[in-house]
Amino acid sequence: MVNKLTILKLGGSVVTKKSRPLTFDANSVRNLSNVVKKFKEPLIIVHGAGSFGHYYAKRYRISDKPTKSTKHVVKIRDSMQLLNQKIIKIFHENHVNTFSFSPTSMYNNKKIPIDWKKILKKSISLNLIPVTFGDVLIANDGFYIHSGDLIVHDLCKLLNPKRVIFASNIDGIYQNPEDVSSLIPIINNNKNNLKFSKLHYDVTGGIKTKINQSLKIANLGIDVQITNGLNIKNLSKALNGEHVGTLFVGDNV
Ligand code: IP8
Repeated sequence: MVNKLTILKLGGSVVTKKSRPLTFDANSVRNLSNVVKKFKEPLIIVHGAGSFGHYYAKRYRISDKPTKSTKHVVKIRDSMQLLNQKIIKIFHENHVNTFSFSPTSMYNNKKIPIDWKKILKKSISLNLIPVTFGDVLIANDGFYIHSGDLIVHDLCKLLNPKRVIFASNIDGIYQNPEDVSSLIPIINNNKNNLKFSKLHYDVTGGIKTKINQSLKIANLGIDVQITNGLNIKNLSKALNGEHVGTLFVGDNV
């Protein structure tokens, strides 16, 4: 059952309006819930922070480096709880049985303990869609930000899904984002045809992390697609295994 699993990452840019602090994108989430409703295979959703968590993380300069600044950490955490509740509420209004798992309870000192494999598999077998999200987590050396993209990679190691979809506000990876004809359709890890230095991205943490995690996941033998989550038709195609956007071919040599 779980080898039919798909993991869908909803980027912060498709669940919030990234340019406006603490602004939820209800329309987009409603559209996404319609796509998910039609998808009848086992699914886990991980969502990003967008203008909620990233807003406070930037304001208080909290990153993936450990911090003890609890006053700021609680702000980030509250904003992520709020965003998660807003997303779940829309899915439930649309009769999609999502079930939220707080990443702080899933992680133990930067790792997801093996017991979670059973819990997540059980939830899926009960027709639930587990949902978790990028958040501020606690480890032995303090609090740190753990991106949803990294959670996707951690879940892949735990559950070995058949496919991962990153739904972002871009159609895929471009050689040059100014040039729509430069979309890279296929990235084959082992042929090493992706040269970061040749990508004309104004490389934000976001896209760089996404590419790095996609390469790592493809190295586990799992196909990864990066597609535009604001283009509902394409997202639906990607979930159903059609090639849209950029495909990182899974190959574990
Ligand atoms: O948006 C970041 O998660 P991401 C988490 O998936 C926080 O990278 C709290 C900034």
